[in-house]
Amino acid sequence: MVSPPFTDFFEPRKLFLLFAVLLINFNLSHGAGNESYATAEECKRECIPGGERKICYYKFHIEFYITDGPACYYPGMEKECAMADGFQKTILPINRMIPGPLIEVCLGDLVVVDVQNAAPGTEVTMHWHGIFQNGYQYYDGVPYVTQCPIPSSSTFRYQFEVDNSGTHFYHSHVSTYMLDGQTGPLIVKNPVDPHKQLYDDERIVHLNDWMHELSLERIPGRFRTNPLGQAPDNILINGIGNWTDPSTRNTTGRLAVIHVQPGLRYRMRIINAFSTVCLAEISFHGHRCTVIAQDGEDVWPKTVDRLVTSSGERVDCIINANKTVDSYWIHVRGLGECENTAVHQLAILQYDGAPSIPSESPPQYADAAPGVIYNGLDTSKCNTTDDSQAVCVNQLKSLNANSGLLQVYPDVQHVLDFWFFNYTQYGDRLLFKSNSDYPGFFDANDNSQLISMFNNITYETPASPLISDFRSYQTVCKPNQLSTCNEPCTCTQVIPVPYRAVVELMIYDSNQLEGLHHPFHLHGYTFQVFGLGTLKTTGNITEAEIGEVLNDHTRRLKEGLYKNPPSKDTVKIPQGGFAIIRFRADNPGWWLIHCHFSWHHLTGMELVIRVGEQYQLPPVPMGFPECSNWTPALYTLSDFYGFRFPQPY
Ligand SMILES: *[C@@H]1O[C@H](CO)[C@@H](O)[C@H](O)[C@H]1NC(C)=O
Ligand SMILES: *[C@@H]1O[C@H](CO)[C@@H](O)[C@H](O)[C@H]1NC(C)=O
Ligand SMILES: *[C@@H]1O[C@H](CO)[C@@H](O)[C@H](O)[C@H]1NC(C)=O
Ligand SMILES: *[C@@H]1O[C@H](CO)[C@@H](O)[C@H](O)[C@H]1NC(C)=O
Ligand SMILES: *[C@@H]1O[C@H](CO)[C@@H](O)[C@H](O)[C@H]1NC(C)=O
Ligand SMILES: *[C@@H]1O[C@H](CO)[C@@H](O)[C@H](O)[C@H]1NC(C)=O
Ligand SMILES: *[C@@H]1O[C@H](CO)[C@@H](O)[C@H](O)[C@H]1NC(C)=O
Ligand SMILES: *[C@@H]1O[C@H](CO)[C@@H](O)[C@H](O)[C@H]1NC(C)=O
Ligand SMILES: [Cu+2]
Repeated sequence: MVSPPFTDFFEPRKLFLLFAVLLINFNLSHGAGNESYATAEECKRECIPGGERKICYYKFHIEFYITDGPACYYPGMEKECAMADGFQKTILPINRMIPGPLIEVCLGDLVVVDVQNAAPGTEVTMHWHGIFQNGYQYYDGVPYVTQCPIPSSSTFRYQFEVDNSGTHFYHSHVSTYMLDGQTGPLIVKNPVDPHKQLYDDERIVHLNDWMHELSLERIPGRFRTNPLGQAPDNILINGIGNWTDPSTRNTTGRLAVIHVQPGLRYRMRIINAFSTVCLAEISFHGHRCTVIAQDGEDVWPKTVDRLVTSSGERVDCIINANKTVDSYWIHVRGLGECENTAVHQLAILQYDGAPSIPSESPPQYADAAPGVIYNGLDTSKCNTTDDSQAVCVNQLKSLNANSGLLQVYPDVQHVLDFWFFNYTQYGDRLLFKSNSDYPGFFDANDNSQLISMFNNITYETPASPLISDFRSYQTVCKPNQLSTCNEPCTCTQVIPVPYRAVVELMIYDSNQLEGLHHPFHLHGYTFQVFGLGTLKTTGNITEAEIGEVLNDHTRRLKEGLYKNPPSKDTVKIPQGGFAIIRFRADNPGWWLIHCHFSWHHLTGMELVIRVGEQYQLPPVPMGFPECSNWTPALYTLSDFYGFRFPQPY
């Protein structure tokens, strides 16, 4: 499936390139002092065309910490107080903050982040969700794909230029640490923002789901004492929220306040940093919101009343603070599995000069805002031009006329289904057999033990990074793997794609479980979303049905019915449905594509798209950390060395 490791490196013209890049590496690490680094505050500036490019430096310190901890009670230490919702729990945050520190830079800046792991017993990597990393392929932050995880007590320096603007974010790609605080906003501003005249200022709305215990407690899940599986206990808005203890009725925490000046228009940068399968629906009471970008990619404006996002999605919309001077509720409702527990959270949109509490009484969970919904769960009209009540992500039009992907037949096409391999159906004899190889699993909320399948394979994590260490190729799937392997088929799935090919993926849900709308995220790219819809709602999906959908797609291409399909990097596949996406493979590298729900991708709902060849990548950075198995031949001391240590006199 993959070409032989790295032999192509040693062609003379590539050696020259290697030499050039080594020189650059040398200069970076031995540069004259560090006065050229800019701080977070210096980098958060107005971006002007032709403005100076900055090197923006951040230090991320990761440690075990606690919400509502001592810093919350020492006067003047508020900065180090992580309150969350006031429920005391252990967290694993960055710089003791929830969410992590803001990275806000201008297009073209170089971002340098030293991630220092000071949390014993853990490892970490940081993924810069939405950043292409073209030319910086080693800094994508995927463990065992683009780097070794950062062990505790060591520091790893990420450095990459940001070449695509928009509302992005960062999060750990190891374990479920994102759910314990390892996430924060990453905003890249465009000096020539085409929507600039539509707004006066901007605000970040970072949403994350929240558990009242370390998320590790839910791996694999305690099916007898926590029948809810991985459902979150709460939602945080910009890191805070309130919470009422159901037994004592005591309320803790406080609500986030977003201040606005009457008469100004605000670009709301909404980031869904959820880890669980719940979706977030947000509404700004009394205000409509005009969508101008999805996952950082500009679209023609479209005004809606409430917006749904799934893990990994971002949406930018503009509200006009032209209503009666007052405070207004911001209501975030958990959808999908969160409907069972009615998890929701409030924040306050406070006009300057208004009282801090809205005059409207606080909405309850069931009080969904009426009106037009964006990216909702009903996708029955996504294949039509009717967006009067529900706006699907594929119905928005890209602002950048990009007709480069409209050829009728793509260069490469893959139809990829995803589903759960259900051990419970086998009376668990595959899971708990003696002499077993201990397959992983997670406990779903119906007490079944599952792992995740993507293209009929559950992803096996190699012991070394695919990008930098050919020892990782050992676990990569063989070309005939599917026909020969035992269920569930387990290997490191890598799909090779030629450089610059037009790639079409049809991703579909062949499991159709109630309330699950899996968001698929592609690293290194944005893709255009062509089709979105549902297949049969019951029964097995047949090849004929997939064929029908693809034929209809081909017909639309032939008839020229697609007009500027919008770009995204994360797309929510409707329950029992599909998405058809396309991208031009112009960024060589090893790019993960995966369901963004943590428990799904960690149990195998992911694979790697390998674009191009190794020689098209920058060489492995000097001193890049390595990791691998170490299982040497057996020996006795005397066999191995020929004599004993220490040697007798
Ligand atoms: C910059 O220099 C100062 C003082 O020499 C040092 O403490 C700091 O760690 C340096 N920062 C970086 C990013 O190298
Ligand atoms: C949070 O505060 C709002 C407004 O005071 C209140 O209506 C709501 O019940 C509180 N929520 C929780 C979970 O305590
Ligand atoms: C509820 O809160 C009050 C006031 O903060 C406190 O005195 C009381 O102990 C709390 N009750 C419980 C059961 O925690
Ligand atoms: C407030 O702003 C909205 C959106 O821009 C606009 O449609 C509406 O007419 C404005 N209302 C007033 C009272 O100016
Ligand atoms: C949209 O898809 C549905 C099936 O989900 C199909 O019945 C309908 O004809 C399609 N509409 C258009 C306009 O293609
Ligand atoms: C797994 O199989 C068991 C037994 O057939 C069933 O009860 C359960 O609902 C299934 N779970 C899923 C998620 O399909
Ligand atoms: C995937 O696996 C299922 C069940 O093991 C099988 O029915 C199906 O034919 C497989 N699909 C492909 C494309 O191999
Ligand atoms: C779906 O396919 C599975 C085998 O892959 C079979 O056991 C099951 O009966 C089928 N379900 C329906 C509704 O056809
Ligand atoms: Cu999933």
